[in-house]
Amino acid sequence: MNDEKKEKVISRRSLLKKAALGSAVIAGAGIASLGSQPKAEAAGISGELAEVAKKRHLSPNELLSAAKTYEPDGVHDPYLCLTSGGQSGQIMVYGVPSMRLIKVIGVFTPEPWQGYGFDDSAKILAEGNIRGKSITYGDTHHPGFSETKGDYDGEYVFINDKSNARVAVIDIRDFSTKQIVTNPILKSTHGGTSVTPNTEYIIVNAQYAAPFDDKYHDAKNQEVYDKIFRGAMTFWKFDRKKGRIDKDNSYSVELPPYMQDINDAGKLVSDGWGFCNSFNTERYTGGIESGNPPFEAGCSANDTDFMHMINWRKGEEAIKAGDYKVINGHRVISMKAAVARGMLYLVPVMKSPHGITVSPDGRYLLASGKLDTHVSVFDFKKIQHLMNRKIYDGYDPYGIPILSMRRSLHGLVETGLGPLHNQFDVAGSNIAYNSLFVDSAIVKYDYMKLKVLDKIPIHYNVGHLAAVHGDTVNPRGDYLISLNKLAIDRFNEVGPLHPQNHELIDISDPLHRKMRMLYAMPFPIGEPHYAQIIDANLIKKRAWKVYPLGTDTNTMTRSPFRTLAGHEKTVTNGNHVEVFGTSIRSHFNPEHIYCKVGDKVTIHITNLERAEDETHGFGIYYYNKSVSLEPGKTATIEFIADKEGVFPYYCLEFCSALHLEMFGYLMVKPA
Ligand code: CUK
Ligand code: CUA
Repeated sequence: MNDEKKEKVISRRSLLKKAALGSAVIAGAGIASLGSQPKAEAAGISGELAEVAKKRHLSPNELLSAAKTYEPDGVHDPYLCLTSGGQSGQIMVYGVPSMRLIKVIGVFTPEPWQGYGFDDSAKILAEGNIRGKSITYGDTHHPGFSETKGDYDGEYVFINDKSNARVAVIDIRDFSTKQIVTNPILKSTHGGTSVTPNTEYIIVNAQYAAPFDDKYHDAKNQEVYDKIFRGAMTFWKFDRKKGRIDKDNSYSVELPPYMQDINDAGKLVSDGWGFCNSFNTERYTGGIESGNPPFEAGCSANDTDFMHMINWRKGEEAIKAGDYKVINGHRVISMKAAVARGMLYLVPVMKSPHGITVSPDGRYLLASGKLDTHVSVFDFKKIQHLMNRKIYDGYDPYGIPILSMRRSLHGLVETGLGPLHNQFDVAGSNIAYNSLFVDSAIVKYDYMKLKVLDKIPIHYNVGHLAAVHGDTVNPRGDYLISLNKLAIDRFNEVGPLHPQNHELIDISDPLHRKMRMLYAMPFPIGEPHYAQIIDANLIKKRAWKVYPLGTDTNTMTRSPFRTLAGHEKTVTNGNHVEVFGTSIRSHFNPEHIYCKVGDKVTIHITNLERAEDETHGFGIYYYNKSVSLEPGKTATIEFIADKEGVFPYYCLEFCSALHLEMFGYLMVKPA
């Protein structure tokens, strides 16, 4: 940490102490109406509770926070937070307000506990191969629940991999990954996944402009950059019946090489539109290594960058009319065609913006300028007026009409230093929350009256925020989570790599006055970017307790290899040994498998258990295969028996008193 940063942290700490003291006083008053004595006894707490509070130095305020977050054993949380796992390539699921971690979902990265990538689910990961190369990490940024009428329906979750321009589909029935698609034209996708109001499309867009082809081009040559490098917004068509992205009915809209960033889908009055910000309208090509200013300087020279507005319904019309090119087998609407069809517009946004967030009624578009101190509140009605009357301020170098920023704005709210992301409080309240990266704070503001209402410090340097259904037509209020980038001193020392810090904030004050910090949760598996918080009842309705007997969990249909008790068998066909096996407390059947060196071995196992949570696992020496056998699941592993020897296999979950006895032997004879 440099001195400046250290100083900031220290002053923040003392500021926070003051703030905590202040709110302790208020909370103490709240508990026992005793005003300025934040002592447990003074707050009307007695007996063992007072003793514990004293011994552990807990103020009444802290006791109240504990009471507001504690869920007794067996009590479920009312909300679930699904957060990106950043560079871990996974998604994490935890309960709100208890912040209890419930599941890690393997998405772009193998996850051995779930057998993800170690059994036949490996073929899902293989869908994410790029140019034939297996890629087993991802940088997950923005999870997006499937939506019906603009609100989460709890059926699917989508998430992007920024590094490798991929999108994954997760089925909420079993919280596991079912599909990975690679972007045929982009080399990184950031914005998104945002989901259109009825999950017609999953929207992602380019981050770093690159050539659509896979050829060599010089990124430093301005002429080449302007002509060959491109961004795009991709509309992945979702087939809800199949629960899969329909690649053949998806398309992209070509965009200038401006580094499109975060997107959001329009809703209600802005339904049919996709919005994203961008941050290199300068088209700066860098070159610090040869004495040029670095990208960071060149990309932030202009006072404004562009919000992009793209109409996907008109995009559908263009596709229907055949007004597209096919690039790498993917349909791409050119900028020229998009402009001619009135489906692509730009409007300037204050310096180096990050993110566009559409208000619950779909009318207001919030954008924060990272290097500005404001949130710009755009009025889509004003924007539409300008579009419909073709009132333009001019055109960008690629011929895209630019609308007047002044005439598109409802107004600006000065929130603080380094504003990033926005979330919404209950619909109709006109209240939004803005994260301040540089200030390390969250601001609550009225985006209609353009007025700041409250500010709370966080630890430290917040990125995204997540409120309950906070980006839908019907936000629920109650809680806000601050996804902080740095934890610094908040948790026990574990070496130089610190966890991230998710802080839970109470926004349930019925008078909508004060935010209140409740809880800090270390997040030790990657840098989460976005998260969504969903009403747990929606999940409860969807999530399966056990699989129907013999389910292939990759397809969620009955497996052709489903094996019932008494029907276990091993079939040898030339060099192929195929086992149709079962597992049930506390044995596998078969317990002995014979083959010879060079044979292909296929083992299908059906877990016959019907009791909830009676999961077995299958692990075997040397072959790098692992299976999770949830009740009813049929899984398959396959390998070439390339070494002679004896290879014990055993159950990976302590499933009964005789779990250790649940094992068998693969015996590989010499050829
Ligand atoms: S980004 Cu990381 S804090 Cu990928 Cu949504 Cu803004
Ligand atoms: Cu089955 Cu342990």
